Formats: sequence, structure tokens, C-alpha cells
Amino acid sequence: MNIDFKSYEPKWQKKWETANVFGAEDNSSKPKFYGLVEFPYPSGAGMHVGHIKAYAGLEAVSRKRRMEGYNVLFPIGFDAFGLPAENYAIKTNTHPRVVTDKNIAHFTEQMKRVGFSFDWNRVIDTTDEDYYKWTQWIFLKMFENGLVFRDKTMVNYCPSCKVVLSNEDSQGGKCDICHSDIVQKSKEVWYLRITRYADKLLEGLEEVDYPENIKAQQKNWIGRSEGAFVNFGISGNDEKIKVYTTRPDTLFGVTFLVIAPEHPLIEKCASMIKNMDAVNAYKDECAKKSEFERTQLNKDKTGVKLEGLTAVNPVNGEEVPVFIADYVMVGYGTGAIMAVPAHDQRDYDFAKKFGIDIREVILGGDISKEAYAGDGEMVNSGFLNGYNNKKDSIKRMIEELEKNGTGEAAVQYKMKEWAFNRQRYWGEPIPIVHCPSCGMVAVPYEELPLRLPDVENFQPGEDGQSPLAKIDSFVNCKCPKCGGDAKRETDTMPQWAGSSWYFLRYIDPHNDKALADPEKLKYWMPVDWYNGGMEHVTRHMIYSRFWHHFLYDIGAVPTFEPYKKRSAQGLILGPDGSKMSKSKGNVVDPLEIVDRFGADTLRTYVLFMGEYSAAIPWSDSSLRGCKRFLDRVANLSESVQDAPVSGLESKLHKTIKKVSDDIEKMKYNTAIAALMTFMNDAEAEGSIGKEQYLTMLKLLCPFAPHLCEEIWESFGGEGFISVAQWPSYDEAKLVDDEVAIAVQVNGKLKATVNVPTDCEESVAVEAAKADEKVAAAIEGKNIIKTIYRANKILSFVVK
Ligand code: ANZ
Ligand code: ZN
Repeated sequence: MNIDFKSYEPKWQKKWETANVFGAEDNSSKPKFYGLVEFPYPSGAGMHVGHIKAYAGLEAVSRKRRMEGYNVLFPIGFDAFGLPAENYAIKTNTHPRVVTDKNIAHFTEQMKRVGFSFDWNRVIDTTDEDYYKWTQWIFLKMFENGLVFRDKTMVNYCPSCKVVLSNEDSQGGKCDICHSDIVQKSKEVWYLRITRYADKLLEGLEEVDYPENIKAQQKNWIGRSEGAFVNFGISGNDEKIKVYTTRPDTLFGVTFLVIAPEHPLIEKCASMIKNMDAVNAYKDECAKKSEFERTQLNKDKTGVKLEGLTAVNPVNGEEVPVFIADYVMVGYGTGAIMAVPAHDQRDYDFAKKFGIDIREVILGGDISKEAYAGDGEMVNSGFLNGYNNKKDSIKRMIEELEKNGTGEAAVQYKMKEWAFNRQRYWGEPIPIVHCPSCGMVAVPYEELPLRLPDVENFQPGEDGQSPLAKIDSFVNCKCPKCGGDAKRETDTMPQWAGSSWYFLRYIDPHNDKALADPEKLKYWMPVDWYNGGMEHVTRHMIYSRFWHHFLYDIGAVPTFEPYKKRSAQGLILGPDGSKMSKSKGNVVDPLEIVDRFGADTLRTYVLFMGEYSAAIPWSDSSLRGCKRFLDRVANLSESVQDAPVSGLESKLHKTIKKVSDDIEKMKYNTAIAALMTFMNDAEAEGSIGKEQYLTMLKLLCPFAPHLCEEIWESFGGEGFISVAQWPSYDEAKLVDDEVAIAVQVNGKLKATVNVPTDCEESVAVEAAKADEKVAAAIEGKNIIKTIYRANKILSFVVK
């Protein structure tokens, strides 16, 4: 048996490609399976072993599905717009197109050398104009449907990358790309109105099969909150302060208001505020803090009272002071809160520090010690006195506010609108024209794709302008509506645009009439199983679900949810147990492993190393163990005989069941372990039947397909083992092998009964009592003694 993987691995990769073994069929009567893995960003560094693990999981499932008779779509592509290619282009003065093509070619070669069963006819590249034409098309549909807007706001700006970042890309106050500190900057930017889909994003979670932790993360990210807006008047002025509260029932307990330091009311009421210097100094201080710092619960409370300004409580006419404080965020709710120190800990800490009244309106706590957030009887609360649960009192209070026109029920979301822009070159141009007389005008659909122009200099402009702004021939254009002189938008779309719909394009990657043919979409959608990283749960996963819900609403896709099932792989850590990183020098290069041990060993190892969803350190010795296992499987071909080996029959059927079940549960490690055990058993027997051996190879094929093809061929197997029929097991053979034992009653042989080999006494006794003759012999008598010798005899002494 040839065990030189260097000769047979490339051979089978070529054969698979020539015979198009893994091509998905569009018009098939077979049941379909659409397995999706997160397409890579083709970085200059090439593939990481993490990619291999991320893809090897659904690779095994997809291969099993093909063998089970499914028409499988298991595609791959490249998410290739983005900063690294552009930064590299700036550094080396090479066009990002050139860099990207080179990286894609490198990734492709690497993935092919691992033998993944991707359908290479359907590869997509988000930077391809035939692809981004449709990304722009979706953007224009959203524009048409009022989901796109521009707004001047404070944005997260990375001074080092010179880009405006979404909240998702600047979590913890750090730039996701270069990790520098984010500063707040006022800028007019593009937004997608994702909050309009917040409820649908929540509803959709009810119908999908995602792990609970993923659902919970998405729910938290969306952060639906039910409460009320309440309008406070300002004494001596017509202005109002609108607050958002989840506890309108505590309105009688309000002893001050707090507005965010950036709240526009400060400018509006500047003439009334007597301590503007102190106010401005505080504002400057806040601008330096990240949102993350500001929202830490137990941080020391700071703030400044707006001298000269008092607010009027709409339920009792009471005048209360107004503060600015950084624990109130301008971007959430209305940027203003009614403070109820007796029942909110942040307000409590603030009131203690600034010597403000703490007024109890719900009994049950000890407000001399801390705020009480629980339920209880309402006191000091006018018409709410005597109410004793918050559900009823909130309802009653909202009725009152709505009746008086001083407030209303409201729902807020933590999720903010999606800042949809980058001021860089290597992205999809936003297809909008600014016309002095018509305003913002969509580029006509028939003019898509709006191509990225060629530029010489990729350096971003100062003040966060895109390099596109420097290209007059791109910028100057005619208005599509009135024909007058107009200017093109020069922002490009963010990294997350192209990946928000890519799974749809795989279904029909070359269509130039639609993003995909509706019939094909109907056949293939939804994605049956999507595997990826936990880091994408609240960004890519939410964005793409949002786009999909929108496309569903305009009738462009046939399913509401894009992904039926989602799973996540765990990281591969460096051999030292820390995260793999270049700086630590603990990165394992997958291609080096392929060269030294073979693709099959690498594939088997990344799935064998431990629980799939866990973070596991790389281990060379365990890798070698996988190599030895595969070599022994190959060597076992020397011990093959025609007839099945009876001692292996039951074991084989148990292995079929175990491997089949475990792959479905992503318990790849125990599936591979079961195959190892079976191989040990076969070695111990000294021989294995040909059919038994080939069955074992079929089970191993999803993990180590090259070796299995090679052996299959040498045994004259028909076609490719990669599409041979997946083995099924015989229930009857799952039971342990049986032996016949003699059953005596008071020394007389009454029967021989079949019991499992080596079974315990209690099992043998049950089996014996079930026999008619034995039952008759002991009927109505007491068993005073049983003597049992496993696999031989069971003897009852009765009286
Ligand atoms: C009065 C009150 C009394 C509140 C009480 C809570 C308890 P979620 O669940 O997160 O929506 N809040 C509102 N806007 C805020 C902002 N921009 N920055 C910081 N805090 C803000 O919580 C909403 C609650 O958080 C609101 O309800 C408000 O405080 C505060 F016993 O109003 B509450
Ligand atoms: Zn015009």
C-alpha cells in the first residue's frame, strides 16, 4: 500500500477537480444541503490553522451529506475589500487590486492543498465589479425604501487609520484595526436604519437553531428596552427636557435630572446657565473619555450642576435641579434622564456625592444604605399610592402621562443605527450623486456597477476624506435627475457590506440580471448550517440578518431568515496555550504541516484535538498521533480477507452509529476516537473483512479523504469513495454478541437461554425468568440461592 501522501494527495485533488466531484447541481431532484463557512479575508499572511479548523468541521458534514445522497452546496469565496490591502498598497505603492489578486491566488492554492471539497466553480470575490454591482444594488434598494440617511453626529474616529468607525468596530474605545484609542469627532456620515429591523431581528431568533449563548448575545446587542418618554418643562422658558425611563412608576421620586454633557439643550439655554465655564471645562474632560469608561457602573460619579436652570416635574409640578454628568450617554434614549436616587444605584451614588434628596417611593428596601430596585408598595406617589407591583403602576403612570400630553410609552434599543461608511479607497463606491438642486440622487440601476476609478495615490485625505475626493473625473458628474452639474459621493462602504449577502451570490454567482435567480434561491435557501467564529455573532451575523430581512420584505429572497442553523468553532491556541500571534512567534503554518505530515493528518488533527467549540492548544505529539493512526489504517490493508471477521461485526456497526451521530453533533473528536478504537480491534483480531475495511474507510473519508480514495482505488472500488454511499448500521448488530447459558433449577437443567456475552448476574436472571420452562419451575416458590458463572451456567435453588 502506497502511504506516500506526497504522491497521492495532489493526485486526488486533481482528480476531484477534473471530475467536478464537488460541484453543486442546480436542477436536481435530490434533497439539498447548503453548508456555509465564513469566507476569508485574503490577507498577505496566508491561511492560518484557525481557518483550517473553521472549515474542517462543515467540510466533514458536507462530505457526509454527499455520501448520504444530498445535493450539496459547500462554497467558498473572498471577502476582499478592506484596510490591510489598502494600507499595504500605500506602503508599497502597489494597486490593491494587484495585492488582492495575489493574496486570493495564494489562499486558493492553500485551500486546494488541504483538499477541502469546496465547489470551486462558484468562487466569489466581493471586490469583483460583477459582485459589488449587486452590493450597490441592495444599497440603492435600501435608499429607495428610506433605510439610508445622512446625519451629522459624533462619530468614533480613529486618528491613526483616519477612518470613522462603527460602534461594533470600536468596542472598548479601541480601533478594531489598529487598536489605537478612538476619539469622538463631529461628521456628516451615512447610516443604515438597522433599528427599524430590531424587532424582526429579535423575532427571527425564535425560528432558528442557534446555540443559546449566540441568541443571548444577539438579544443583548439589540437591547430592546420598554419604557416611556417623559417631558419635563424648564422654568422661565418654553424648552422641554425629554427623558427616557424604564421606570415611569417612580416619577414621584425624581429629585434631579441629568443630561449628557453633549446634550444640545446646553447651547439652547446657554443664556440662562450661570456657570458656563465650569460646564465647558467638564465637557472637554468628557470628550477624552471613551463610552466604555463612562458606562462602568461602579465608577466614581462626576458632574456639574447647571446653575440657573430648573426642570418641572409634570406629575407634581415640583422644581428639580438639572446636572450634566458623563454617566448619561448622548446616544441612548434621549440623552437625558430623570434621576430617582432611591431606586437607581447610579442616581443614588450621584445624589450622595452631591447632597441631593433621596425620596423613597417604593417600600421594601433600606434606602439609607443603597437604592432599592425591587417591587413593593408605592408611597409618596399621589395617585399611585397603594399600588404594589411595578407592572400595574407603570401602566397607570403611562395612561396619566398620555392623557396629559406630558409623556408616552416608548421602546428603545441599545443597538444604534449602522454607521455605513469609510473614507478610504478600497471599498464599494456609494452610488449616490449630490445635486445642488435635487439633493441626494441615486445612480440609476442601469449604470451599476459604479466602478472604483483608478487612482495613483491611495493615501486618505486629511480630515477623514476619501482618496476618491481627489479624483475630479470621478467626482464631477451630471445629476441623473435634472442633468445639471453634480458631485459624486466619495465615501465607500464599510468592510461589512460585501459579507452581508455573499451566501446568496454563491447560489448563482454569474447572474447578470439579478443578485441570484429566484428559482435557484428557492431551491437552495435557507443556508442549512453556517459555521463561523464567535467574534462575528454581533456584527456580521446581525448585519447579514438585517439585509436578509430587508431583501425578504422587498421580495428579493424567499426566506425570512438566512441561516437555519449556526455553530461556532473554538480557537486553536499556540503550543504554549496562549493566543497564536506573530509577535509571540507561536504561529503554526498549515502548509508546513501539509508538507511534513500530509493534508489528511492536518484535517484529522484539527478535528481530533478536542471539543470543537473549545479553545485548544496546538500539540505536535497529538498531530503525530493522528499521522500514526492514518498510517496504521493504510497498513491494515495487508490484513484484509474476503470474509467478514465475525468478532468485528458488532463493533463495526457500533462505530457506524457513533461516527454518524457524532458528526451531526460536531463531536468530531469522539467520532475519530471511535475509528481509532475500531482499528485497534481490527489489529487485535489479526484480520478484517474486505467489506468491513471499506466501510471503515467510508467513515474515515470526511476526515482523511485522500488516503481513503487511494485505498479505495487499490481495492477496485467504483468511482470515488467521496461520493460512495454512507454506511448504515443494522440495529440488531448493535446488541452485544450473545452466548447460550444453561439454566438449572434445583440441579435440573430446565433450559438454555441467550444472554449478552459477559453479562452480569442480574441480566442473566431476568433472561432466565423470561423463559417459560424456567418460569414454570420456580412459580410460587422462593429463590433462596442463585449461582452464576458468566457465559456458562445459572443455577437457582428454590423452596
Ligand atoms: C428613571 C429610573 C428609575 C430608571 C429607576 C431606572 C431605575 P435600559 O434598561 O438600559 O433601557 N437611562 C436612560 N437613558 C440613559 C442614557 N442616555 N444614559 C444613561 N442612562 C440612561 O435602562 C434605561 C434606564 O437607564 C432609564 O430608566 C434611565 O434611568 C437610564 F428606579 O429612569 B431610569
Ligand atoms: Zn439634479
